[in-house]
Amino acid sequence: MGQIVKLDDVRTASLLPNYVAGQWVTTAQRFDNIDPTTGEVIGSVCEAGRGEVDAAVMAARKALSGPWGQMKAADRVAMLHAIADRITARFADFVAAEVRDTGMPLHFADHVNVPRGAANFKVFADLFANVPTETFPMDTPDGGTALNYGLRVPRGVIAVISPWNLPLLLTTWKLGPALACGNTVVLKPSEETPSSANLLAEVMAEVGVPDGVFNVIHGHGADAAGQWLTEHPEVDGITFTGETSTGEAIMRAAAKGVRPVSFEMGGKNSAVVFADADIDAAVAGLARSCFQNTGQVCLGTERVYVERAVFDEVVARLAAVARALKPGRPGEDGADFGPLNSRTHQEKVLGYYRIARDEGAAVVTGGGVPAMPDHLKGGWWIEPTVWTGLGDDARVVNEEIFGPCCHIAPFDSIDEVIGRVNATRYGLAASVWTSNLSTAHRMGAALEVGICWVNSWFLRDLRTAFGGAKQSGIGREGGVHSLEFYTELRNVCVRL
Ligand code: NAD
Ligand code: 6OD
Repeated sequence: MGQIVKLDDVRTASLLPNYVAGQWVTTAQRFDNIDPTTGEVIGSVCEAGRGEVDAAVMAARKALSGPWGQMKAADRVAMLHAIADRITARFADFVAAEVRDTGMPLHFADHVNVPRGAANFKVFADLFANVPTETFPMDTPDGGTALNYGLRVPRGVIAVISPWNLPLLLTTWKLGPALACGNTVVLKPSEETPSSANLLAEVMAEVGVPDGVFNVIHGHGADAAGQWLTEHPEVDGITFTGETSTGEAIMRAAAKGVRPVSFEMGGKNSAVVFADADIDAAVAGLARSCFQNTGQVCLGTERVYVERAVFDEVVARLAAVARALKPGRPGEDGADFGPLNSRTHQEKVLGYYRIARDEGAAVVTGGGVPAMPDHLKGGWWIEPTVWTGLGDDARVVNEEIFGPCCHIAPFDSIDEVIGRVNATRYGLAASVWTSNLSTAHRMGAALEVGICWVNSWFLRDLRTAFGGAKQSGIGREGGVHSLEFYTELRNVCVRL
């Protein structure tokens, strides 16, 4: 294991240690934390080796039977509320960390990402405290009676592996229910956005979460901390958010020991605009779903289908919104959007911008890198981009890009558009814009997705099922559905 340090001793050096069994642990192997708005190194992160991964998992295993395992349900609920309250009390720290690591706009961190960090603990604490269990009275063959009842027990040690696009929201979306059900956790945040995980560890310590209940190991994925965590035999379940190809690798690791997985993965989401829609609302909704967080939202739209009668109008209006969006550092000069998260990701998105041109797309707006002032020239900036003119077999219409871009195509009938939306290996989300109730319900029933929004996008009620169809996910989390993964349901049969 690495060296145990005091947090104050490493904070001044902008060094992020691991958090194992309630202690801060540095390692000799380090990687850079980079500000995506400038490309400058803003800190250093201690990469966990096999030793730290093993220590974190074993600490989590041990904590299952310690004070955490004995804690009364009401006390655990109170502790989750205390975590949420402490996140709210340290709101500014979390916003600063998220904005620094991701470059996301301040209003997005302020209004979506960080508030959800607190809500994800509160909502699941309250929800699970009030879930009834199934009971089945039965007659026995010998003329007696028996009572069956379901008992939910924690699954055990949960590995949480999260991506970089909404670090706090997506991490706590798993942590809240995992802890509310009485599990212990080893978190491997994305190597691109490590800071808020350490703030969460600070919060856990501040509110008295017992040592070992929550652990953070930093590092990369393949052949590194992520893979070693998923392969560890003492991990009882793996919940992962990220790319579908990574999910395939994690599933192979989980097969050994037959460990359950819960996956939220990639998408190639469609929006469908019918001619009877409120076009002002549709364009505003499309602009959010295509460009918010610089297109780095898994639920974001990259394929837009517009009924032919309003096609030209929607293309022109969405392109005008895209052109008016101002890039900039979070909170600076009314910036509307930030950079992409990394140089690698910028190269990937620009690669797709080239492919679109090679495939013959009409570039209605964007397609390159915006001119930036000198102090931001080193960042991973990208222009919001709208294409038209491609067939549904084009690569940019089929492959997840995860950038601020969309292809818009006309359609002529509801049956046609249903077929086109469904012709993808992904099935995360869709949004439908219409004023016709029958059309809305028909689309909701026909689209092969985990979430279908009508006249809205990214409107979330945490009591609802969330997840992806097809290759966008395995399982559902949210509301009582989270109980399926975070608990084992034991049937107790009592002969009366
Ligand atoms: P990614 O799959 O590259 O990485 C996600 C996490 O997995 C990181 O922490 C990474 O270190 C880890 N990892 C990588 N390889 C691993 C391995 N072999 N074993 C164990 N861990 C490994 O994804 P990303 O680039 O961070 O995030 C973007 C992707 O996430 C997009 O595809 C996006 O659609 C998806 N996403 C999906 C949802 C959803 O709810 N469906 C939400 C957010 C992001
Ligand atoms: O809202 C959520 O709970 C959620 N998991 C959102 C995912 C966003 C993807 O980038």
